[in-house]
Amino acid sequence: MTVADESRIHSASIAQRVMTPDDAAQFIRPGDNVGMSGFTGAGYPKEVPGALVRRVEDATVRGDRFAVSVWTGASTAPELDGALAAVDAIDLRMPYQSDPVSRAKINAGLVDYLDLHLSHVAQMVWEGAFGHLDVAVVEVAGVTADGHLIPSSSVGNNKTWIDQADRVILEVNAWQPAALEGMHDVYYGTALPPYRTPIQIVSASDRIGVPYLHCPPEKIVAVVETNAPDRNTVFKPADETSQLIAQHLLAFLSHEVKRDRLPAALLPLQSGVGNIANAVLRGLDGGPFRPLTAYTEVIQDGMLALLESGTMKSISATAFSLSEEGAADLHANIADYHDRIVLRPQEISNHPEVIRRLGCLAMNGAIEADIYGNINSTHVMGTSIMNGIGGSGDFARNAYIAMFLTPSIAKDGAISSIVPMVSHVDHTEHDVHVIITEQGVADLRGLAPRRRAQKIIDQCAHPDYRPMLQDYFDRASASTSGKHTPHLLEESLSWHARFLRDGTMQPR
Ligand code: 0RQ
Repeated sequence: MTVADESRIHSASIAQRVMTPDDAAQFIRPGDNVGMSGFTGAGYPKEVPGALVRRVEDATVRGDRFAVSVWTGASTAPELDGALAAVDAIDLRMPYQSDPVSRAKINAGLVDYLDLHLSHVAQMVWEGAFGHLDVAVVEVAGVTADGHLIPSSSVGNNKTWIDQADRVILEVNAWQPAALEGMHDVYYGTALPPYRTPIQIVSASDRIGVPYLHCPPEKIVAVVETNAPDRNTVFKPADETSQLIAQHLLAFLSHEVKRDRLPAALLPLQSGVGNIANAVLRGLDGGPFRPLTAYTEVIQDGMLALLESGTMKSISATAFSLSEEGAADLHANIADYHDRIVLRPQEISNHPEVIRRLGCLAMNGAIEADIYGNINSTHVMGTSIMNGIGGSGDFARNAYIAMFLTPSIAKDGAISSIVPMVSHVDHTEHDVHVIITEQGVADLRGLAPRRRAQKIIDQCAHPDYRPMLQDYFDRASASTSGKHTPHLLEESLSWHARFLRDGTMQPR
């Protein structure tokens, strides 16, 4: 069944619960744990967060403190994360965010931030690790006559929020295409140990669930109607650096195919968030590998373009993360895309068992990599968070080939992204197979630590920093008692402090 654009609530009993955002926000109380929908700027509630901000402001005028814990799928948008953080309405935030206001509050120590593997969140909530979920605020694209909820442009943790919360507030967003109906695959078979059974996905596009979210009607305390767009993700145009990274990636993949280590159509791709990932996907378009498939987390513009051109045949993900043009393309051509996209809950899109079985090729961004192959994806100068680990660990740890892509320098060359020792570790040397910068590719598989170091310095470091890194490595190799992973510990720490001291780089 496909509902008409003008009327998205086809259940009479649920339609009776329509109210204003301000009335709906009354169901959120100070101190509540609130599970909100939203993943990489897609499918987050557009109205209730603003109404909650107004409640908080009223409370502040009265001299009362009003703050909640905000749990989501991943990042949302300025009108949710940014607006709530600006009025200090967030006590604790998890599991991923990328909002500048929220980031500043976290880095100022004003908001507790739990930076979690995205596949872990649902099971940890079921386990009770974070306490009880009081309210769910979930955007849907519509409600069927029999009360089933049509998910929106992201699925994220919505199944878990609806299952676990005492009260559910729905936002029904008519901006979302009605034709999203049927694109989702919500799996209800997950359980906690010892009752777990295998996740029966053996090919990236397999469907194992149902296209709807289920919610006991008595839990739905409020319904808000809206017609508001998702956040626009703005991508920088592909520059020379990202084009070079894409070329190196293509050369590496071609080499693997030639050596019979990968099939000609590759294996299901996972691509992380950010400008580099988006540019790299564009680099695959029209290339020799086809038909590609993706078992990934987010669908950025570059991946949608692969589907449009026919280079890719199907995508499994949990959310879109599109620019304004990308969203317009999706809306205009959704009939063409409908059967080639599956959106799943994030505990399935990022499920280690499935990622390992399918043999995903994981491509994620990095803030910095060290000469032994450890990766920092989250921290600037060791202490300030950028975004969060997101799904990069779910994929890197379980991928067939775990690749990290980064420019060799940051901040116009003031900083080397290749360092002696990362200032924060997200992915250890054991989980990192290949590092690619615009300088080249370091395939670390089969290499002991010192050989990895030489390869990373030679292939990935920027020429301006290569002599410094070589000098560090040579002196460490000559003077440390342990020759397995030579380090000059004091010097490796002062590498980052140097940038802070001379003011070249301010922590965010
Ligand atoms: O900051 O915008 O202020 O200039 O980091 O850097 O080079 O534009 O790269 O957009 O691809 O993001 C790791 C952040 C890379 C991203 C990260 C600064 C740089 C710039 C962005 P400015 P680029 P990208 C599944 C996968 C973790 C989550 C993940 C990320 C900004 O990929 O968040 O992978 N990954 N999820 O200037 C200081 C350095 C720096 C640096 C870059 N060495 N020192 N600043 N920057 N390197 C999807 C999900 O999980 C949702």
